[in-house]
Amino acid sequence: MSFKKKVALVFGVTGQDGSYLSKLLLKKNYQVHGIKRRSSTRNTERIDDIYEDINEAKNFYLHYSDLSDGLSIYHLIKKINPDEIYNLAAQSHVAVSFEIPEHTMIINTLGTLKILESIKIINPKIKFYQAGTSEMFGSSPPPQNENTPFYPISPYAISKLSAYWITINYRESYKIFACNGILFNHESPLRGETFVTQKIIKGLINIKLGKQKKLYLGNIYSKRDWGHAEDFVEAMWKMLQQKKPDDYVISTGKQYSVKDFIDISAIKLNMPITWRGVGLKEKAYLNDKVVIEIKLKYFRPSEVSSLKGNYNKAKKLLKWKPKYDIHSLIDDMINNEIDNFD
Ligand code: NAP
Ligand code: F7E
Repeated sequence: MSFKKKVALVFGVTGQDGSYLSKLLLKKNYQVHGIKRRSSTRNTERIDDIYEDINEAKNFYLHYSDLSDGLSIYHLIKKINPDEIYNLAAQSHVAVSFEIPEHTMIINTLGTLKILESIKIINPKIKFYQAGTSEMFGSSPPPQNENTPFYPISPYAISKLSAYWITINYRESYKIFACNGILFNHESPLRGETFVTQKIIKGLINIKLGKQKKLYLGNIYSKRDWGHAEDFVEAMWKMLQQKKPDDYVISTGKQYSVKDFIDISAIKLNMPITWRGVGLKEKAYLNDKVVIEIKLKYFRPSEVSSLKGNYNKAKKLLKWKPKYDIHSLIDDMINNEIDNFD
């Protein structure tokens, strides 16, 4: 008996989640097509190792496109005619979305619409995953689950909430198998350097090794529910293997402040820091030297202060639960950073 290999198309393949998801799909024997955008510098570092494995490379193809380019999206979907599409591409930085709100909406909202409209015209049987976010809950207090009212408070969150509703609208109007993952923060050694966890890990290690004097941060009292990207991409795949399309919260159910994340990381790195001062004057000291300072420029015009997800629905229906906790996540990020240090 021969089985047809499943084909997946991943928008945002060069990002953190795109890399973990591609590896997962290749392990599951999919043929994976990824969309990368034109960049003046190399933007494939996170997926270069897939090419190094010749066996996997046979199942892995990259194509140029951009979420702003509706015609190229349409033609690629028509040419590849995948079984599943994962839309992980986005302007994904919340603070940056206040600086480039129009671009954020064009890419995150209209980009999603362009993919769904292409699916509708070309082949409504293609399954679709949309990368939704806990930022959509915004000011709604924790714990947040699928029934928590949304209250987005950044251009990023609003762009993603609009894409969330477009996804539901295409599911209900055209019977497309379209799912929203409502994913809480997830990190990994592949996390972008301007997100707070990676900034903290790299900053502390640089300070420990004498390559950097200080780390400058914004609001260290906001609280997040941090998981590992490797766990979270598995939930994306599981959503598209269900009998019916639906939306799911994916989280760890545990909450820590940014300051907790710093303290746990510092202990693991054997850096006994102490905190003194309040507000913008709060500083962390290591052996009486200031190593962390607070800078107004890293504060956002409005801040999501407290996120903690309830993933009971995913646990029950997807049989999903996280394998990593905050400690194994930080260990993975630290070990990887130290291994790669030159
Ligand atoms: P990421 O590392 O920032 O990756 C974003 C990806 O989108 C990159 O491949 C990027 O390409 C691509 N991209 C950006 N603009 C594009 C455009 N105009 N056209 C085509 N591709 C474009 O993000 P991530 O952490 O992997 O997150 C994946 C998705 O989940 C994003 O949609 C994000 O908003 C969402 N999300 C993330 C989290 C989280 O905690 N990580 C939580 C909830 C939801 P380049 O590599 O060229 O920049
Ligand atoms: O900030 C605070 C900042 O930028 C976390 C994205 O993947 O997850 C991510 O969005 C917290 C915030 O992630 C700095 O104010 C303090 O309270 O790492 P972040 P985020 O904004 O939560 C959601 C779920 C997504 O969907 C997004 O795509 O840390 N913070 N000082 C700082 N944040 C940054 N970036 N830099 C600082 O210096």
